[in-house]
Amino acid sequence: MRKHLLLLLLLPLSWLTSCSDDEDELRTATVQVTVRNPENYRESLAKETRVTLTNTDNGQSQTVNTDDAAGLGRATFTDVLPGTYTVAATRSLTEQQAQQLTGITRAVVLNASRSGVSVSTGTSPAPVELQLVGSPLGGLVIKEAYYTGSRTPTGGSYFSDQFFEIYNNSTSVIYLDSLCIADVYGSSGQINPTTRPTEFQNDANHTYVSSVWQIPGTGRQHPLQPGQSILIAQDGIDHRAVNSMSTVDLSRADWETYNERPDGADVDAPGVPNLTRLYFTGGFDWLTTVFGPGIIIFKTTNFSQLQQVAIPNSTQPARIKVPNSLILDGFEALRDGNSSSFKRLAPVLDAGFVFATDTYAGESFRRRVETTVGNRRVLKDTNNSGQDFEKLSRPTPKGF
Ligand SMILES: [Ca+2]
Ligand SMILES: [Ca+2]
Repeated sequence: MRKHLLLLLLLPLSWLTSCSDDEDELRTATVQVTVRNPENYRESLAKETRVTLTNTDNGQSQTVNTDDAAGLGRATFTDVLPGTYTVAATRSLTEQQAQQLTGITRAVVLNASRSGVSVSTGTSPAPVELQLVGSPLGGLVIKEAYYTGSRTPTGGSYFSDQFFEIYNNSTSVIYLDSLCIADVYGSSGQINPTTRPTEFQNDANHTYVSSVWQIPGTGRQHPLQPGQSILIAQDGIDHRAVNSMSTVDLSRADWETYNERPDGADVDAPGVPNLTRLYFTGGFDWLTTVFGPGIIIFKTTNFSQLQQVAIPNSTQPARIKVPNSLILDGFEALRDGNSSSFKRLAPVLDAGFVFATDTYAGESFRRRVETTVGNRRVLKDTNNSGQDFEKLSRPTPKGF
């Protein structure tokens, strides 16, 4: 026995090594991949995702889907030869699948990849974790529009408490730098016998706006997280202290429209930053019509390139012609239910409209909640203010 063992120990080292090499070439490994959905999706693990493992030395690849025997969101590659690999994952979501996962009804393709995954002889590497990314679903929307103003205890009218709230209705961070808000030119209805709908109603490709305000910034200074909003106040103060019948506190607004004038008619609330006034068609402040305004939000870093267009047969200031392709969202309110012929926004932007009970009614319009994904509310956005907004008896600035 001892003799045999001795013989074995005396075998040349080179023979042992070469034998071991021959065996290693046949020894394969298992590569496990876990694929996750983008952040803010309803489910973390990505189902039904094609995962491809490609050997970067010889280009050979194999593909498996997640949800195999290893479990949800997991793909397992067996019999993987030693080498260097790239792992790639792709998942196509139909409109219905995207709606279920994000609340936004839009088809999207998600991708992820990792290169330089090293597989050694017979040793399974650490599981590969991939997180899919895709174009953001959803965008900025007007969440609440409070334009009616309120009554005063003596029956007067108060309109300085107007505000607009803008909401990130998407799955990703959106930067608000250079975002503009503007009121659309045109009457809200038959205010007096000679009132006519806007002269620009037949231009289906542009929207003509009066005053334009912009969030300053160089591109990435004002992030807005998914499910969060900003409040734009006509005046960033607690209006309850000025008019006891107003319920609106805008002292914590994110921005206000400060209209600097020599007579100081507008007050600059020190605690609330001012929007940049890009264009202004007159008045003490940015008063949007209490009969019902059209409001748009759009982005431009080149405002001076937008055309200024004279109003036909009018001495009023020119209006700004905004290509509809720039517009991110629109809201339209008219004087009453019979005012549809006065619509200012093209049907492609907004197919409907809302209307309040009366001017100074203290009523507000808030976008309806379509669904909830995790803690994030997804607001209804069918490009129809009449369907997407509900009338509230009192405003709810940053109510959620
Ligand atoms: Ca103001
Ligand atoms: Ca201010």
